[in-house]
Amino acid sequence: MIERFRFGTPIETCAVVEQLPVTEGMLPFFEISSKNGITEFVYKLADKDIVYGLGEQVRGINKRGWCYVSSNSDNPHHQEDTRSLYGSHNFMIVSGRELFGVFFDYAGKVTFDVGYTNRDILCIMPEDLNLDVYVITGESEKDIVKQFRKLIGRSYIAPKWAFGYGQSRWGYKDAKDIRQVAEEYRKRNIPLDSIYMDIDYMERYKDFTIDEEAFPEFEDFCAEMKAQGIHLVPIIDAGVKIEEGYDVYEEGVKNDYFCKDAKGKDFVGAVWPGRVHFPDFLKSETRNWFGQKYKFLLDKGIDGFWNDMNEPAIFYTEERLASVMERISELSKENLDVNSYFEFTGLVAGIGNNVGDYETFFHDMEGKKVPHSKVHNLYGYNMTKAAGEAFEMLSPDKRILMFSRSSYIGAHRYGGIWQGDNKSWWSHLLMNLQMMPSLNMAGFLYTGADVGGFGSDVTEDLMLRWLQLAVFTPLMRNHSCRGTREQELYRFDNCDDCKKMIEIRYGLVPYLYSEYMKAVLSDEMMFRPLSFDFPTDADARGVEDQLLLGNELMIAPVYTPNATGRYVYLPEEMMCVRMRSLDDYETNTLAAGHHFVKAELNELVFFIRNGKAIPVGKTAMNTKKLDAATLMLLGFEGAEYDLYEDDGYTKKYDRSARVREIRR
Ligand code: MIG
Repeated sequence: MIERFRFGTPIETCAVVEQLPVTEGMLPFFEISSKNGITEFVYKLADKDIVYGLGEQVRGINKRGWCYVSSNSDNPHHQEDTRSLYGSHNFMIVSGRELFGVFFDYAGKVTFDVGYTNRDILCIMPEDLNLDVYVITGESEKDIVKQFRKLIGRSYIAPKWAFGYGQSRWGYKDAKDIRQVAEEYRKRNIPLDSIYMDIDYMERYKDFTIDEEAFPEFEDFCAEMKAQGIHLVPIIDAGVKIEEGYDVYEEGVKNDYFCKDAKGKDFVGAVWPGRVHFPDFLKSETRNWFGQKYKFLLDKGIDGFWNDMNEPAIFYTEERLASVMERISELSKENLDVNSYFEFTGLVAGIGNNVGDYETFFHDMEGKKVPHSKVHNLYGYNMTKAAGEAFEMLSPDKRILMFSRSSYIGAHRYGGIWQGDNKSWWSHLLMNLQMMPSLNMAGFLYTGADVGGFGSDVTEDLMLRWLQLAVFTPLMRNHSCRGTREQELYRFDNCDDCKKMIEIRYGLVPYLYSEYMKAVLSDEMMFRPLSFDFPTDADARGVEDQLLLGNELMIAPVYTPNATGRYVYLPEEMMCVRMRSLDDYETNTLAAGHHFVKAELNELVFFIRNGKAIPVGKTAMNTKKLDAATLMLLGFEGAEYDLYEDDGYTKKYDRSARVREIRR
């Protein structure tokens, strides 16, 4: 059962698709009080209660023991003490003494103190009291998620080629670099479906332009790559460069499509291209206009995009820059002591992504002037919506790949998200795993993290272990930051082992795609904590480093260096599969309980659930070449599997008509 409670007069977020009547009366579970003008929703946690959810946040599957803040931010330091990442997903489930889900549908900042100030208190604090709160009760966590997902609408469906392996790096500067990447992969027969184009493809970092010197005859280049089975996926940034003669800038100014400053002039911030205006994505006219701009690239043969910097990230505003410069010039005349020294370094460090800047510009929502800070968490969502709505018109039949960095619940209907600027750290491999279920709860099924890590220098063992998780995530993209160690698979001595992991991925694509589609079409989670399927198993409830995948698998990747295996908890008897390549593997059945499971560096280990089997096919150089006739069942004797299949490219998905049984 879902009940909707209303406080004050909320700003419409478009998170939900079902308009429930407002329940009059008291909000269940929570006590509401007010401290210094801030309203607190307080729930007393029992000792063993688990709190799941919050989507894109650091720390574990159980969110208890930290304070999180929904305030979308471009923060490349995903640390244990980080409070906000790129998305705001204000949905959580409390499970233990009582079981319920709650969604705080609020466009501004919300603080979730989940047993941080006091271990036994869950305290939720929206910045002001104009919001809808949805309370969901049900028989299980899965049931609650399903009801919630129905409320927020069906998740975006990616094209099947987006389940192939993708190579990316911020640093490919021209067609030659990209050809080279394709060539190196082809030479070694490593499957590849996509190469990503970061900001350097644009002319002076202007959206919807192509640097003609770096990419002459771009259309032909796209076709040349397509002929090799490779989709080029360009990045689109939120800020529009201020430059005379640039059509996007001029149209935006002329038609009032940009956010305004306090004086009503187009707001100026700075990002890549230097000074930019930010499209007012909360205005439907702006969305329609900006969305249509993707046509420029679609017409050239592009069929996938990633939206970046849409929190929005702001390097500086002119006013802040001027006042900082002024203060620095004053300080430069002084002898910098402990106070002034730190003031000086803080001034410079505080220029970028300063939340104060969000107070200084405004949106036009149906004629009403709304400060950005009040709707901050909706910005990236609406950029993705602009694209998604336009694709419905521009490409009514063919699916377009779209994933974004920033998001809010609702954005999941228009695109996926990636987990942003992680680092080449072992701890981030685990964090990547732990974020999957909470993202799924919030509707983001097409997701994954930068494989190998974005910032910092990867090592070949970390890359190989990371691939052993990423073989299972819908988005499997190797991406890294310029200036870091190059991490295309062919850079490493263990390239052959990496290649085998990619081949295994392609062998699993039919299964992964099938489970992804089933999850989308029935509003379920593709990745779940063990406790969701084994709620009364106390040991399962504590597991933070294993996940259930679809209806058949459990994954338990190695996430520590120099390991020869790891401890795994089996809530039931399962088949352990140890794979070095698609045709070099063993299986053995393990009883329920705790085991030390061996996994050498080149071994992918995963588990098939009791009585189940999965289809595994032969690899291919890209997803288009996968041959369903090669599928064989791997798993328990006598088990069958219902494979969901469709063409993977058009929007003709209909679950009931297409399930195919595979018998041994
Ligand atoms: O702050 O476009 O998260 O994937 O490579 C850097 C350059 C801006 C951030 C994205 C990252 C991308 C990078 N961008």
